[in-house]
Amino acid sequence: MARDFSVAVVGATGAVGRTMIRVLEERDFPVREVRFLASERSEGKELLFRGEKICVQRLDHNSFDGVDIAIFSAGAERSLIFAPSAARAGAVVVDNSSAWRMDPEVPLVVPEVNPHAISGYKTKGIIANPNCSTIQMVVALKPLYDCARIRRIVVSTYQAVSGSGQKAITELEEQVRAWVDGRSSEPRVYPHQIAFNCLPQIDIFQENGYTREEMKMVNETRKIMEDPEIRVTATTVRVPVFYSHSEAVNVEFEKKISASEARELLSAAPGVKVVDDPLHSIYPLALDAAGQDLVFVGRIREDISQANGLDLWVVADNIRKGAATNAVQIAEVLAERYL
Ligand code: 25A
Ligand code: L14
Repeated sequence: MARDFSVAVVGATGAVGRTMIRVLEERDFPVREVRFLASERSEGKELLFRGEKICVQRLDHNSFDGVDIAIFSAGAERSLIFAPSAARAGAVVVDNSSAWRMDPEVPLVVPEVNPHAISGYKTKGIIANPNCSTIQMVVALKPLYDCARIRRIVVSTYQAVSGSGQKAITELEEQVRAWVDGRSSEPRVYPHQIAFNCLPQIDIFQENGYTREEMKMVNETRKIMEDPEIRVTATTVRVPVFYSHSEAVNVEFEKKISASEARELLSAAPGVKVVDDPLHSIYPLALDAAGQDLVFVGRIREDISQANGLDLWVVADNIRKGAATNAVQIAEVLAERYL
C-alpha cells in the first residue's frame, strides 16, 4: 500500500465520529490529510488527530474537494443529502447510517463476512455500514452458515444506549443520578425512563408490528449473507447499559452442527473470540466487550427443542465493531484493493 489518503469524517463530534477518529489512529490508517465535518453547532471546535489539533468545519456541499474517502456518521437525513455530493466530488463514501443500506446499487459490508461485495461501490460511490446489531450477529453466524447453512434465526437483543448517540448516554446518567437523589427526571430521548428499565422498542414501529430496528436485522442479514431465503425474526430491546449490545441468538441449520463443532469453528473465525466456560461463570459480558473490536460468543449449546439448532450469546461494542471499527475496516479493504 504505497498511497496515503485524504479522509473526511462527517459527524466527527458525535459518539461514533469521535471513535472513528481514534480507530483511524489506532489502526494507523494511511492518512495524508483529515477533514472533520459536523453541524454549525460544532464549527470551530478542535479535535485531536495524532497529537495535532484539527478544527471542525461545517458540513456543506463543497466539503469534499480533494477527499478520497469520506466516512459518514451524522444520521440518515444528512447522508441522503450529502453522500451524493461527496461521491460527485470523487470521494468514496463509507456510510454508517440506514440511508443507503438496502439500495441494490450500494454494497452492505462486514469485512469478515462479505469483503468481495466492496467492488460494487463503483456504481454510486457509496458503501453502507450495516446496523450495529446486525454486524455482530453475522460475524458470529457466518462461519456456522458456511458449514451447515442457516434456515431460520430467532434473535432478542439487549442494546446499549450509546447507539442513540451522546445525548442518550447523558440521559441514562442523569436518570440514575436523579433516582439516587430521589428526584424525578423526564425522558427526552426515549419514550419512557431507561434507567432501571427495559424498553421493547428501538426506532419506530412499522405496519407489521415490528420496529424498524427489528426489520433492519431481517433485511440486512439476508443482504450481507447473500441468501434471501434465511428467515429471521427479531425483538430488539433497549437496556440500561452504556456500551455493548448483547444478543440471544437461536439458529436452525439445514444440517446438524454440534456445540463442540460450533465452538471449534468460532475459535478459528476472524473477528470472533469464544468466551465459553459456564461452569466458572465465564461468558461474554457487555462491560468486558466495551472498548474492544472483537465479537464475543459464548453460551454455545444445542437447542433441545429442535434437531438442527444452536443457541448462542453474542456481545460486541456497538460503537466500535458495530459502527466505527467496521467502517474503518471497510475503508482499509477499499484502500488496499481498490484505490
Ligand atoms: O439516522 P440514523 O442512521 O438512524 O442515525 C441517527 C443517529 O445515530 C447515530 C448518530 O448520532 C446519528 O445522528 N449514529 C449514526 N450511525 C450510527 C451507528 N452505526 C449511529 N449510532 C450508532 N451506530 P451521534 O450523536 O453519535 O452523532 C451525531 C453526529 O452527527 C452530527 N450532526 C448532526 N446534525 C448535523 C451533523 N453534522 C452535520 N450537519 C448537521 N446538520 C453531529 O454533530 C454529531 O457529530 P454536532 O455538530 O451536532 O455535534 C454534536 C455535539 O454537539 C452536542 N449537541 C448535540 N445536540 C445538541 C448539542 N449541543 C447543543 N444543542 C443540541 N441540540 C453534542 O454533545 C456533541 O458534542
Ligand atoms: O440504524 O438507537 O445503525 O441503538 C444504530 C443505533 C439506529 C439506532 C442504525 C440505536 C442505528 C440504533
